[in-house]
Amino acid sequence: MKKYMSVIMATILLMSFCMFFSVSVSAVAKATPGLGETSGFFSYELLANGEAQITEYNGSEAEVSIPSVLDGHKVTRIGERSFQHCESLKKVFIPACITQIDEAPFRYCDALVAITVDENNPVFDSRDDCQAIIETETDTLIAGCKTTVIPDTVKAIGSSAFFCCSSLTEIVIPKGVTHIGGAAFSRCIALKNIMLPDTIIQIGGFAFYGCTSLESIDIPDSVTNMGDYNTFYGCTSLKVIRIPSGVKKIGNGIFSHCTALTYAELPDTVIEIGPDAFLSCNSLLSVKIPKTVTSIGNRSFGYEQKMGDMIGSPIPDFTIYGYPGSTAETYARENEFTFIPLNEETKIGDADGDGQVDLTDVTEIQHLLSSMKTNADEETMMVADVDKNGVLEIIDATWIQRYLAGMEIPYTVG
Ligand SMILES: [Ca+2]
Ligand SMILES: [Ca+2]
Repeated sequence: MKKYMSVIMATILLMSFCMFFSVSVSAVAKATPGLGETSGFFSYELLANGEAQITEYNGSEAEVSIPSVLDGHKVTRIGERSFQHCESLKKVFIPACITQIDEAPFRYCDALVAITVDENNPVFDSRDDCQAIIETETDTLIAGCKTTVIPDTVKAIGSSAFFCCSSLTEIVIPKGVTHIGGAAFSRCIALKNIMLPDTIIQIGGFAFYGCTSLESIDIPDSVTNMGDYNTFYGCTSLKVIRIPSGVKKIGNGIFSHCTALTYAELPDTVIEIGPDAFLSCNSLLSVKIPKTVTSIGNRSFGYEQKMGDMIGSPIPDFTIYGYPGSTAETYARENEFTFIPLNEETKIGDADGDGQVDLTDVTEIQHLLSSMKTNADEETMMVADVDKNGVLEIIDATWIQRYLAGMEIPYTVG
């Protein structure tokens, strides 16, 4: 079963990336009229101008210094994925003559710890011993490895910069970085910790696709664009997500197959939610949809996609909290989900209904519990069942206490 899932996942990934890379692939095809040549451990193609592009490395050396010349041809370009799966590769040196490096040259090079660019290279550098390749003019980090320390002069993480860097466990993105490119950390299956600074504006599609070890990620309020497609698809350890205030569109499939996700907070700046946004988030049993939302795509919430099931099946007892007459209500009715109407005055945690969330609400819940009212009336449950598990328990009061103490909690209170 697991095997089939991974085959399906791989197929989806492959299909997605065929679309994703089609532009660069066709560009390569046009520029390489000759058939492949081989020189030592290197396969290369002759470009129209007589220069060589490395297409594959077939050796098993621990240290590789990329040659400046192959069979008399100046080497200027490193092709897409050319060193992939070089499991023995630890150190790589990029000479001054390399002026183009295509996407993900070192993917699945799990032993790679040192990347150095010749200091005379006019296009790329590896400043501050960062163990990565930076495009000098744009301050964009285009290829890293597990030991990369991103310099604080970097402005962007390029597309696929850490694509399939399966040994990367943690990384700090320094203040000053404004963009994380598409698929930048895609399939970093060991990535547990990542720090995003509050200078980031945009996160590209597929950026954290399949980061199966990522349990939490704080997306800063500076982010206004979280990508059009599958940004956090298949992050199967992610438990809680807060979408920052300022985001207007939640992209297609963005949290799809985040099977551990129990809570998602949507700010009241969101207008559009793409199809499959939370598809197969099997642990997410309810969601509060802000009234600003005017478009909700098919299967965005409350659907699970099982193997061989192209349409998806509704998640039993899925509940939508929303405002009467809103798009959320229409979506809930059309998909036959439970809809709990909110009103302007409703404050989650206000168990005694006096318009404030304070310690008397904690007392109220304790009182309800002591009188065995574990299933209070619907109106009380809506505000007092903080963790939305359908049962009033002491933990609901504890969440309110923690909220009042200023602690970060995974549920909406207030
Ligand atoms: Ca109250
Ligand atoms: Ca509860």
